[in-house]
Amino acid sequence: MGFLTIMKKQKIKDKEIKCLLLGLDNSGKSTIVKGLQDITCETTTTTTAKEITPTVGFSIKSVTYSSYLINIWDIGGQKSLRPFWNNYFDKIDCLLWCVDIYDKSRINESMEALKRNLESVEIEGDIVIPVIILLNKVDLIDTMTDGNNNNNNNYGNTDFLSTYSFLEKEMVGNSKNNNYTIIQCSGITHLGLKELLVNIIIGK
Ligand SMILES: Nc1nc2c(ncn2[C@@H]2O[C@H](COP(=O)(O)OP(=O)(O)OP(=O)(O)O)[C@@H](O)[C@H]2O)c(=O)[nH]1
Ligand SMILES: [Mg+2]
Repeated sequence: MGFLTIMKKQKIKDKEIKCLLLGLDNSGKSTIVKGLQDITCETTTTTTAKEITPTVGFSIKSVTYSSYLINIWDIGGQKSLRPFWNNYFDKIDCLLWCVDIYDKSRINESMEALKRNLESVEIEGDIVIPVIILLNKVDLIDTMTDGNNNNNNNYGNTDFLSTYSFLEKEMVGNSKNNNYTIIQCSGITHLGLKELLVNIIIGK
């Protein structure tokens, strides 16, 4: 293989990013992937709930942004599939962790699962793989209320902020990996998805 061919292949490889997208079932992973495809194709379609069904196994989707090819491995989050998650960590450039911010009852479960999987990222020798935590479904937060109550009909700013600081503390307190970012987003309205793409590229 000639030197120029090797250089060309290396250049293509440098512009390719492999992201692993994990999180509990129903947190919105596949909806986010669909949202990323929508915004990078510059279509005006919005994601509708009925297009997405729970992922059985996994699905790989690619998007191009700022001349990078971003391959996203979207793995089903159901309990029966979680034991297989650690099979997907090979040669990833970035871990995306999706949290359903609106479902307060599952935040702890999500954090426990994240912590278990951070170990897979952290044992990759000296290389620290960036982790992006996606606080999804922010479109459901009622910004007009403080929402500080125990029923889920009215999830407002106070609930959001306390969940946010809980997640931040959990990450700082429990992870050896300081290379993490928290992004608020919505797979449905596409809020935060451009910021996600930019952060994926920055981490490369
Ligand atoms: N309101 C709102 N609903 C969302 C958002 N993202 C996803 N959903 C809804 O949440 C449900 C689950 O979304 P999925 O994308 O299938 O979730 P998933 O994480 O891929 O689930 P598994 O494949 O089972 O692991 C669907 O009904 C989506 O429409 C969001 O940002 N806002
Ligand atoms: Mg899915």
